[in-house]
Amino acid sequence: MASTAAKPVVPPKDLETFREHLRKSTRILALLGAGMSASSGLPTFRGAGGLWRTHEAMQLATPEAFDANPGLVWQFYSYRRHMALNAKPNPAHYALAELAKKKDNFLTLSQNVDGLSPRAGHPSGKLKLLHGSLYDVKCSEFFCSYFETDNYTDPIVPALAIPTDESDPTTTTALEARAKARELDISDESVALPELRIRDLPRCPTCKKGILRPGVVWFGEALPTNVMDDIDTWIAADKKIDLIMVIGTSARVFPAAGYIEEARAKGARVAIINMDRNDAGKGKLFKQDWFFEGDAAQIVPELLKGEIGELGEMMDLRDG
Ligand code: BJW
Ligand code: ZN
Repeated sequence: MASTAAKPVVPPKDLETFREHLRKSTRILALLGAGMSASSGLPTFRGAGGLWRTHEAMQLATPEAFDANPGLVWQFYSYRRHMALNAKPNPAHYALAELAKKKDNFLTLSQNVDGLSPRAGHPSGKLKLLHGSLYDVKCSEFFCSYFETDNYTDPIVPALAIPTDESDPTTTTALEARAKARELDISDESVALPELRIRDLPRCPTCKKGILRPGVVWFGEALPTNVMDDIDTWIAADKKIDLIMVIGTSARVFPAAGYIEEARAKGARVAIINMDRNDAGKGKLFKQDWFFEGDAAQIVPELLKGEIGELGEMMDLRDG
Protein backbone atom coordinates (compact mmCIF):
# COMPACT_ATOMS: atom_id res chain seq x y z
CA MET A 1 0.00 0.00 0.00
CA ALA A 2 1.29 3.48 -0.89
CA SER A 3 2.40 5.58 2.07
CA THR A 4 0.13 8.50 2.98
CA ALA A 5 2.77 10.24 5.11
CA ALA A 6 3.39 13.85 4.02
CA LYS A 7 6.62 14.36 2.09
CA PRO A 8 9.10 16.10 4.39
CA VAL A 9 9.71 19.73 3.45
CA VAL A 10 13.44 19.01 3.41
CA PRO A 11 15.32 15.71 3.20
CA PRO A 12 16.01 14.56 6.80
CA LYS A 13 19.74 14.00 6.27
CA ASP A 14 20.28 17.51 4.84
CA LEU A 15 18.13 18.97 7.59
CA GLU A 16 20.27 17.28 10.19
CA THR A 17 23.62 18.40 8.77
CA PHE A 18 22.36 21.94 8.20
CA ARG A 19 20.95 22.28 11.73
CA GLU A 20 24.15 20.93 13.21
CA HIS A 21 26.21 23.47 11.26
CA LEU A 22 23.82 26.30 12.17
CA ARG A 23 24.03 25.40 15.85
CA LYS A 24 27.81 25.75 15.77
CA SER A 25 27.81 28.86 13.55
CA THR A 26 28.45 32.27 15.02
CA ARG A 27 29.02 34.47 11.95
CA ILE A 28 26.02 34.07 9.65
CA LEU A 29 24.72 35.96 6.63
CA ALA A 30 21.39 35.70 4.82
CA LEU A 31 20.86 37.09 1.31
CA LEU A 32 17.19 37.55 0.44
CA GLY A 33 15.43 37.98 -2.87
CA ALA A 34 11.90 38.28 -4.22
CA GLY A 35 11.14 34.55 -3.72
CA MET A 36 11.18 35.22 0.02
CA SER A 37 7.97 37.24 -0.36
CA ALA A 38 6.38 35.10 -3.08
CA SER A 39 4.14 33.21 -0.67
CA SER A 40 3.01 36.57 0.75
CA GLY A 41 1.52 37.12 -2.70
CA LEU A 42 4.12 39.48 -4.14
CA PRO A 43 5.42 38.72 -7.62
CA THR A 44 9.09 38.04 -8.42
CA PHE A 45 11.06 39.82 -11.14
CA ARG A 46 12.07 37.05 -13.46
CA GLY A 47 10.02 34.19 -14.84
CA ALA A 48 6.26 33.89 -14.38
CA GLY A 49 4.92 36.93 -12.57
CA GLY A 50 7.75 39.13 -13.83
CA LEU A 51 5.44 40.83 -16.29
CA TRP A 52 3.53 43.95 -15.27
CA ARG A 53 0.96 44.55 -18.00
CA THR A 54 3.08 44.22 -21.15
CA HIS A 55 6.25 45.37 -19.43
CA GLU A 56 8.98 43.29 -17.89
CA ALA A 57 9.35 44.44 -14.29
CA MET A 58 13.11 44.67 -14.85
CA GLN A 59 12.58 47.16 -17.69
CA LEU A 60 10.54 49.44 -15.45
CA ALA A 61 13.18 49.40 -12.69
CA THR A 62 15.55 51.75 -14.51
CA PRO A 63 16.25 55.51 -14.47
CA GLU A 64 15.75 55.48 -18.25
CA ALA A 65 12.19 54.16 -17.90
CA PHE A 66 11.41 56.85 -15.32
CA ASP A 67 12.85 59.60 -17.52
CA ALA A 68 10.90 58.36 -20.52
CA ASN A 69 7.58 57.80 -18.73
CA PRO A 70 7.46 58.80 -15.05
CA GLY A 71 3.69 58.30 -14.95
CA LEU A 72 3.90 54.65 -16.01
CA VAL A 73 6.77 53.93 -13.63
CA TRP A 74 4.84 55.59 -10.79
CA GLN A 75 1.76 53.50 -11.63
CA PHE A 76 3.95 50.37 -11.36
CA TYR A 77 5.44 51.44 -8.03
CA SER A 78 2.20 52.77 -6.61
CA TYR A 79 0.63 49.39 -7.39
CA ARG A 80 3.52 47.61 -5.68
CA ARG A 81 3.32 49.87 -2.61
CA HIS A 82 -0.39 49.07 -2.39
CA MET A 83 0.15 45.32 -2.83
CA ALA A 84 2.97 45.20 -0.28
CA LEU A 85 1.04 47.25 2.28
CA ASN A 86 -1.82 44.77 1.98
CA ALA A 87 0.44 41.71 2.10
CA LYS A 88 1.52 40.01 5.32
CA PRO A 89 4.97 38.77 6.26
CA ASN A 90 5.15 35.00 5.91
CA PRO A 91 6.74 32.39 8.22
CA ALA A 92 10.16 32.82 6.55
CA HIS A 93 10.22 36.54 7.48
CA TYR A 94 9.26 35.72 11.08
CA ALA A 95 11.76 32.87 11.35
CA LEU A 96 14.68 35.02 10.18
CA ALA A 97 13.61 37.84 12.50
CA GLU A 98 13.72 35.39 15.42
CA LEU A 99 17.12 34.06 14.40
CA ALA A 100 18.39 37.65 14.24
CA LYS A 101 17.28 38.14 17.84
CA LYS A 102 18.95 34.93 18.97
CA LYS A 103 22.29 35.13 17.15
CA ASP A 104 24.44 38.18 17.90
CA ASN A 105 26.48 37.94 14.75
CA PHE A 106 23.76 37.36 12.17
CA LEU A 107 23.26 39.89 9.37
CA THR A 108 20.52 39.84 6.72
CA LEU A 109 21.14 41.47 3.35
CA SER A 110 17.82 41.96 1.62
CA GLN A 111 17.29 42.91 -1.99
CA ASN A 112 13.58 43.27 -1.24
CA VAL A 113 11.92 46.67 -0.99
CA ASP A 114 8.55 45.45 0.27
CA GLY A 115 8.96 46.17 4.00
CA LEU A 116 7.93 42.65 5.06
CA SER A 117 11.10 41.84 7.03
CA PRO A 118 10.82 45.01 9.17
CA ARG A 119 7.13 44.28 9.70
CA ALA A 120 8.02 40.77 10.93
CA GLY A 121 10.09 42.43 13.65
CA HIS A 122 13.55 41.85 12.12
CA PRO A 123 15.90 43.99 14.24
CA SER A 124 16.81 46.99 12.07
CA GLY A 125 20.52 46.90 12.96
CA LYS A 126 20.67 43.36 11.59
CA LEU A 127 18.86 44.09 8.34
CA LYS A 128 20.57 45.84 5.43
CA LEU A 129 18.29 46.96 2.62
CA LEU A 130 20.48 46.77 -0.46
CA HIS A 131 17.92 48.15 -2.92
CA GLY A 132 16.14 50.69 -0.71
CA SER A 133 12.48 50.67 0.17
CA LEU A 134 9.14 51.23 -1.56
CA TYR A 135 8.32 53.62 1.30
CA ASP A 136 11.30 55.89 0.75
CA VAL A 137 10.70 58.73 -1.66
CA LYS A 138 13.24 61.15 -3.07
CA CYS A 139 13.52 64.02 -5.52
CA SER A 140 14.44 63.04 -9.07
CA GLU A 141 16.28 66.35 -9.66
CA PHE A 142 20.05 65.78 -9.63
CA PHE A 143 20.83 68.84 -7.52
CA CYS A 144 18.08 68.34 -4.94
CA SER A 145 18.72 66.13 -1.92
CA TYR A 146 15.12 65.78 -0.69
CA PHE A 147 14.66 62.31 0.82
CA GLU A 148 11.74 61.02 2.86
CA THR A 149 11.51 57.70 4.70
CA ASP A 150 8.47 55.79 5.96
CA ASN A 151 5.98 57.32 3.57
CA TYR A 152 3.10 54.83 3.75
CA THR A 153 0.46 57.07 2.18
CA ASP A 154 -1.54 54.92 -0.19
CA PRO A 155 -2.07 56.21 -2.79
CA ILE A 156 0.82 58.62 -2.48
CA VAL A 157 -1.20 61.12 -4.57
CA PRO A 158 -4.90 60.78 -5.47
CA ALA A 159 -4.16 60.34 -9.18
CA LEU A 160 -2.33 57.09 -8.40
CA ALA A 161 -5.29 55.45 -6.66
CA ILE A 162 -6.02 51.92 -7.89
CA PRO A 163 -9.14 52.19 -10.05
CA THR A 164 -12.23 50.35 -8.84
CA ASP A 165 -15.28 48.82 -10.40
CA GLU A 166 -18.13 50.96 -9.12
CA SER A 167 -20.68 49.60 -11.53
CA ASP A 168 -22.20 46.91 -9.29
CA PRO A 169 -25.86 46.81 -10.43
CA THR A 170 -27.11 45.77 -6.98
CA THR A 171 -26.11 49.14 -5.46
CA THR A 172 -28.54 52.03 -5.30
CA THR A 173 -26.50 54.99 -4.04
CA ALA A 174 -23.06 56.33 -4.95
CA LEU A 175 -21.93 55.73 -1.36
CA GLU A 176 -23.03 52.12 -1.46
CA ALA A 177 -21.37 51.66 -4.86
CA ARG A 178 -18.08 52.95 -3.47
CA ALA A 179 -18.31 50.69 -0.43
CA LYS A 180 -18.90 47.63 -2.60
CA ALA A 181 -16.41 48.59 -5.29
CA ARG A 182 -13.70 46.10 -6.07
CA GLU A 183 -10.19 47.16 -6.91
CA LEU A 184 -9.20 46.42 -10.46
CA ASP A 185 -5.98 44.55 -11.13
CA ILE A 186 -3.92 47.06 -13.11
CA SER A 187 -1.10 44.54 -13.52
CA ASP A 188 -3.41 42.96 -16.09
CA GLU A 189 -3.03 44.69 -19.44
CA SER A 190 -6.73 44.29 -20.24
CA VAL A 191 -7.60 46.71 -17.41
CA ALA A 192 -7.34 50.31 -18.59
CA LEU A 193 -4.86 52.49 -16.72
CA PRO A 194 -6.31 55.77 -15.49
CA GLU A 195 -5.21 58.87 -17.40
CA LEU A 196 -2.34 60.56 -15.64
CA ARG A 197 -0.94 64.04 -16.14
CA ILE A 198 2.63 64.90 -15.16
CA ARG A 199 1.31 67.61 -12.84
CA ASP A 200 -0.63 64.99 -10.87
CA LEU A 201 2.52 63.08 -9.89
CA PRO A 202 4.09 63.59 -6.44
CA ARG A 203 6.11 66.81 -6.44
CA CYS A 204 9.18 67.72 -4.37
CA PRO A 205 8.27 69.98 -1.43
CA THR A 206 11.83 71.37 -1.27
CA CYS A 207 12.79 72.43 -4.78
CA LYS A 208 9.12 72.54 -5.94
CA LYS A 209 10.38 71.57 -9.37
CA GLY A 210 11.36 67.91 -9.35
CA ILE A 211 8.99 64.98 -9.53
CA LEU A 212 9.45 62.68 -6.57
CA ARG A 213 10.53 59.11 -7.32
CA PRO A 214 10.60 55.87 -5.34
CA GLY A 215 13.67 55.57 -3.10
CA VAL A 216 14.73 52.26 -4.60
CA VAL A 217 17.94 51.35 -6.41
CA TRP A 218 17.52 51.00 -10.13
CA PHE A 219 19.94 49.38 -12.59
CA GLY A 220 23.04 51.50 -13.10
CA GLU A 221 22.56 53.28 -9.77
CA ALA A 222 24.87 52.92 -6.81
CA LEU A 223 23.62 51.09 -3.73
CA PRO A 224 23.38 53.26 -0.58
CA THR A 225 26.92 54.00 0.62
CA ASN A 226 26.11 53.63 4.31
CA VAL A 227 24.55 50.21 3.69
CA MET A 228 27.56 49.00 1.67
CA ASP A 229 29.95 50.39 4.29
CA ASP A 230 28.12 48.64 7.15
CA ILE A 231 28.25 45.33 5.27
CA ASP A 232 31.95 45.74 4.45
CA THR A 233 32.66 46.49 8.12
CA TRP A 234 30.73 43.40 9.22
CA ILE A 235 32.55 41.19 6.72
CA ALA A 236 35.97 42.60 7.64
CA ALA A 237 35.36 42.22 11.39
CA ASP A 238 36.57 38.61 11.40
CA LYS A 239 38.56 36.40 9.09
CA LYS A 240 35.81 33.80 8.89
CA ILE A 241 32.12 33.55 8.09
CA ASP A 242 30.42 30.25 8.94
CA LEU A 243 27.32 30.25 6.81
CA ILE A 244 25.39 32.17 4.17
CA MET A 245 21.73 31.37 3.48
CA VAL A 246 20.67 32.42 -0.01
CA ILE A 247 16.90 32.62 0.03
CA GLY A 248 14.57 33.15 -2.95
CA THR A 249 16.94 34.97 -5.24
CA SER A 250 18.12 34.21 -8.76
CA ALA A 251 21.44 35.72 -7.62
CA ARG A 252 21.97 37.44 -10.95
CA VAL A 253 22.09 41.04 -9.83
CA PHE A 254 25.31 42.58 -8.55
CA PRO A 255 26.72 43.64 -6.20
CA ALA A 256 24.14 41.66 -4.14
CA ALA A 257 25.03 38.28 -5.68
CA GLY A 258 28.73 38.94 -5.07
CA TYR A 259 28.25 38.55 -1.32
CA ILE A 260 27.83 34.79 -1.80
CA GLU A 261 31.38 34.42 -3.09
CA GLU A 262 32.70 36.92 -0.54
CA ALA A 263 31.24 34.79 2.23
CA ARG A 264 32.57 31.61 0.64
CA ALA A 265 36.04 33.14 0.41
CA LYS A 266 35.88 33.45 4.20
CA GLY A 267 35.02 29.79 4.59
CA ALA A 268 31.23 30.02 4.61
CA ARG A 269 29.13 27.02 3.69
CA VAL A 270 26.29 28.03 1.37
CA ALA A 271 22.66 27.01 1.86
CA ILE A 272 20.37 27.84 -1.05
CA ILE A 273 16.63 27.87 -0.54
CA ASN A 274 14.81 28.21 -3.85
CA MET A 275 11.80 26.86 -5.78
CA ASP A 276 13.90 26.36 -8.87
CA ARG A 277 16.92 24.08 -8.99
CA ASN A 278 18.20 26.00 -12.03
CA ASP A 279 18.76 28.99 -9.76
CA ALA A 280 21.23 27.11 -7.57
CA GLY A 281 24.01 28.88 -9.48
CA LYS A 282 25.26 26.53 -12.16
CA GLY A 283 28.54 24.88 -11.28
CA LYS A 284 28.70 26.95 -8.14
CA LEU A 285 27.30 24.46 -5.68
CA PHE A 286 30.13 22.88 -3.69
CA LYS A 287 30.07 19.51 -1.97
CA GLN A 288 29.61 21.03 1.48
CA ASP A 289 26.72 23.28 0.33
CA TRP A 290 23.00 22.61 0.63
CA PHE A 291 20.23 23.11 -1.87
CA PHE A 292 16.77 23.08 -0.34
CA GLU A 293 14.18 23.01 -3.08
CA GLY A 294 10.75 24.50 -2.44
CA ASP A 295 8.86 27.39 -0.90
CA ALA A 296 10.99 29.53 1.42
CA ALA A 297 7.94 30.13 3.64
CA GLN A 298 7.87 26.42 4.47
CA ILE A 299 11.55 25.58 4.38
CA VAL A 300 13.13 28.45 6.32
CA PRO A 301 11.14 27.94 9.57
CA GLU A 302 11.89 24.20 9.35
CA LEU A 303 15.62 24.81 8.92
CA LEU A 304 15.76 27.24 11.83
CA LYS A 305 13.52 25.33 14.24
CA GLY A 306 16.45 24.04 16.29
CA GLU A 307 17.47 27.62 17.11
CA ILE A 308 14.15 29.46 17.28
CA GLY A 309 11.61 26.74 18.14
CA GLU A 310 8.08 26.76 16.71
CA LEU A 311 6.87 30.07 15.30
CA GLY A 312 3.29 29.45 16.43
CA GLU A 313 1.66 32.36 18.12
CA MET A 314 4.37 34.96 17.54
CA MET A 315 3.03 35.21 13.98
CA ASP A 316 -0.53 35.80 15.20
CA LEU A 317 0.53 38.50 17.62
CA ARG A 318 2.58 40.63 15.23
CA ASP A 319 1.66 42.90 12.35
CA GLY A 320 -1.89 43.65 13.42
C1 BJW B 1 11.32 31.23 -4.74
C2 BJW B 1 9.95 31.23 -4.48
C3 BJW B 1 9.53 30.72 -3.24
C4 BJW B 1 10.27 32.10 -6.43
N1 BJW B 1 10.43 30.25 -2.37
N2 BJW B 1 12.20 30.75 -3.89
C5 BJW B 1 28.85 42.68 -12.38
C6 BJW B 1 28.65 41.88 -13.50
C7 BJW B 1 27.64 42.18 -14.40
C8 BJW B 1 26.81 43.28 -14.24
C9 BJW B 1 27.02 44.06 -13.14
C10 BJW B 1 28.03 43.77 -12.24
N3 BJW B 1 27.99 44.71 -11.26
C11 BJW B 1 26.98 45.57 -11.53
C12 BJW B 1 26.38 45.22 -12.67
C13 BJW B 1 25.22 45.90 -13.32
C14 BJW B 1 23.90 45.61 -12.66
C15 BJW B 1 23.63 44.11 -12.70
O1 BJW B 1 23.78 43.39 -11.74
N4 BJW B 1 23.15 43.61 -13.83
C16 BJW B 1 22.81 42.21 -13.95
C17 BJW B 1 21.47 42.07 -14.66
C18 BJW B 1 23.92 41.47 -14.63
N5 BJW B 1 23.86 46.10 -11.30
C19 BJW B 1 23.52 47.35 -11.00
O2 BJW B 1 23.25 48.14 -11.89
C20 BJW B 1 23.51 47.77 -9.55
N6 BJW B 1 24.23 48.98 -9.40
C21 BJW B 1 25.54 49.05 -9.54
O3 BJW B 1 26.26 48.09 -9.70
O4 BJW B 1 26.02 50.32 -9.44
C22 BJW B 1 27.42 50.58 -9.70
C23 BJW B 1 27.60 52.05 -9.53
C24 BJW B 1 28.59 52.49 -8.69
C25 BJW B 1 28.79 53.86 -8.53
C26 BJW B 1 28.00 54.76 -9.22
C27 BJW B 1 27.00 54.32 -10.04
C28 BJW B 1 26.80 52.94 -10.21
C29 BJW B 1 22.10 48.08 -9.09
C30 BJW B 1 21.19 46.91 -9.10
C31 BJW B 1 19.78 47.34 -8.69
C32 BJW B 1 18.74 46.25 -8.88
N7 BJW B 1 17.45 46.83 -8.73
C33 BJW B 1 16.28 45.98 -8.74
C34 BJW B 1 15.02 46.89 -8.61
C35 BJW B 1 14.86 47.37 -7.18
C36 BJW B 1 13.61 48.16 -6.98
C37 BJW B 1 12.37 47.36 -7.18
O5 BJW B 1 12.10 46.38 -6.46
O6 BJW B 1 11.63 47.68 -8.11
O7 BJW B 1 16.33 45.04 -7.68
S1 BJW B 1 16.16 44.94 -10.19
C38 BJW B 1 15.53 43.52 -9.35
O8 BJW B 1 16.50 42.45 -9.30
C39 BJW B 1 15.35 43.98 -7.90
C40 BJW B 1 15.73 42.75 -7.13
O9 BJW B 1 16.05 43.09 -5.80
C41 BJW B 1 16.87 42.21 -7.93
C42 BJW B 1 17.17 40.77 -7.72
O10 BJW B 1 16.10 39.98 -8.11
P1 BJW B 1 15.70 38.71 -7.21
O11 BJW B 1 15.24 39.16 -5.90
O12 BJW B 1 16.77 37.71 -7.26
O13 BJW B 1 14.38 38.23 -7.98
P2 BJW B 1 14.24 37.20 -9.20
O14 BJW B 1 12.86 37.36 -9.70
O15 BJW B 1 15.33 37.34 -10.15
O16 BJW B 1 14.41 35.77 -8.52
C43 BJW B 1 13.43 35.26 -7.64
C44 BJW B 1 13.91 33.89 -7.19
O17 BJW B 1 13.02 33.38 -6.23
C45 BJW B 1 13.98 32.86 -8.33
O18 BJW B 1 15.22 32.17 -8.23
C46 BJW B 1 12.82 31.90 -8.03
O19 BJW B 1 13.09 30.56 -8.43
C47 BJW B 1 12.74 32.01 -6.54
N8 BJW B 1 11.41 31.75 -5.93
N9 BJW B 1 9.23 31.72 -5.51
C48 BJW B 1 11.71 30.21 -2.70
N10 BJW B 1 8.16 30.64 -2.87
ZN1 ZN C 1 13.59 68.48 -5.12
